[in-house]
Amino acid sequence: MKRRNFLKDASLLSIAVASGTTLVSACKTDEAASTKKAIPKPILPLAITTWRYPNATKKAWEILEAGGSSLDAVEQGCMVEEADVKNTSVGKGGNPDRDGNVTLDASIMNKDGNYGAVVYLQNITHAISVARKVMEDTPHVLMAGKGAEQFALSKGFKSEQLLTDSTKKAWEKWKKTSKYKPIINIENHDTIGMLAIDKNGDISGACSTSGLAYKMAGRVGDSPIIGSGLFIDNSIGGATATGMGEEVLKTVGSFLIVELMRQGKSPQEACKEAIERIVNSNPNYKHFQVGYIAVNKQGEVGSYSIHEHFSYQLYQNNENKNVKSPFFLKRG
Ligand code: SD4
Repeated sequence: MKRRNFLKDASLLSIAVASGTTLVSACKTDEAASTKKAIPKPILPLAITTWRYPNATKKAWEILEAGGSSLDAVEQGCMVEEADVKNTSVGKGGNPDRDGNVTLDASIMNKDGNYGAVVYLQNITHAISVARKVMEDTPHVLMAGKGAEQFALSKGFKSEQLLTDSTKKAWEKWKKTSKYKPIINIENHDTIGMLAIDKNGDISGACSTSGLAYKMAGRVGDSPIIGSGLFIDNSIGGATATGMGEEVLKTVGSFLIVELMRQGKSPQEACKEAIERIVNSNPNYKHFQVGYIAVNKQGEVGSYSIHEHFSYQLYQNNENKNVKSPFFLKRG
């Protein structure tokens, strides 16, 4: 430092000391005052899911309101849909692959950045709980197929037939033509991706699906893959995905959204940019749907999809509401 500047700084310091403060603490006070103004108090707790899942958010809300953890909230919220046989994209009653096998993918991530997941899990309804057990009770993060099923059975999960009469009938009908054209909207995209922030401000996420209806046997989507179907960074926020998993996987969508929020984007702006990333790199985007939801540490939420008809369910501020998501492709 030049002597002249040093002297200038030293004289400022002496003024600050004489006035009963220091420059450092004076700066800190200013900073605190402006930070206080800029960041509104988060409205917590909250639970948000992809699509219209009021029962799942209600379950999560009950846990959060009672002071429970965001991890319990997202697990038990997803379990509601896994048990609902009318939901043909998740758990029991999920649509099978081309060969008639129901195979489940699920992932869960907690406030400490821990993650657990299962892929190609058969005969177990609550894939999300198996994913949690992988996270908490094994040295691994991802288990597949028979090994995952055996692990679940060893943990006391019940073996069940996941194909119902009605999904079997629909599959048999489909087999007559065997036309595989992924339909873009809720007809076959109903994956539950869920994010929650508890009263402590801690964020967790979960994602559970039977994957695309009539997929090739062995196909795994984005939902159980860290950074694609789900990502949480408790210091920043979280994101989760639904829709054409292949596209989410190729762009590592949920991780991208969290990183964009880290750079200062709102959840809404980050979801939009992640959708644009897909659209810009795939001229075929008119033929498939992808939807994202995200939350940040301030309790702000956002969403974006390629096509219309994507919505999210949000329980916040004692209100459980379904919100239509903004979308990229205006049709006309
Ligand atoms: C997948 N993303 O397996 C899932 C499908 C989905 O609602 O979202 N279904 O590719």
